[in-house]
Amino acid sequence: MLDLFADEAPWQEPLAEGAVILRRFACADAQGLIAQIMQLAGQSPFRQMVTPGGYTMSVAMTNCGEVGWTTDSHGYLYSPIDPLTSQPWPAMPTLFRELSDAASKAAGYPDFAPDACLINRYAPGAKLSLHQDKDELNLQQPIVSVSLGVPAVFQFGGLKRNDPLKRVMLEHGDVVVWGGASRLFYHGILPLKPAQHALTNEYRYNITFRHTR
Ligand SMILES: O=C(O)CCC(=O)C(=O)O
Ligand SMILES: [Mn+2]
Repeated sequence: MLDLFADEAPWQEPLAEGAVILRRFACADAQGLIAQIMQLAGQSPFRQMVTPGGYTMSVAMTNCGEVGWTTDSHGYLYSPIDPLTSQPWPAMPTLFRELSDAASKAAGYPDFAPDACLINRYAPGAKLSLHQDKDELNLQQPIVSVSLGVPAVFQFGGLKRNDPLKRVMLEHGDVVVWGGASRLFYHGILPLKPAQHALTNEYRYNITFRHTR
């Protein structure tokens, strides 16, 4: 069927002070990004991490870049070594870096230089509970978050866990950038509804770029 929206230009939606949704920004790169994710996962496989409290996360994760986000019995940390393979995480692909550069510039953060990239894979029912991204030492730099595949509901609140939440549907190709006043805002993903996407089947993938040091 002819898709009248296939070449739709991206547009921006403000989310909060310092935060913006770049709708469909990554659509043109999506096929390449998915291919790269598969290749990265061949080196550092997706795994369901266990929190320090002993809870197995429903989201499967892997990383690329100089350091990767992981868990151990003491807490959350950025490590240069993948604890599953005992090897360094795979390097960040050029396509990833270029997308992060373009998105951070479009969102008003021209100096963003990520050293870490967390890749999340959501199967039907997987969720990410409300949390702050606060394991990074440099909070002047934003978070750049790319959504691919099956849509999901993103919750975005405030500095306190019980602040009111906005709920927005994140669809294939959407990029959310948050920094400045909203850098430490609570956020999460509601349980993924079963659906199929032509590029990702039943999965949603999310790539977050971070500057950790
Ligand atoms: O999957 C998402 O859209 C959000 C991911 C996230 O918040 C994280 O990885 O810290
Ligand atoms: Mn987060």
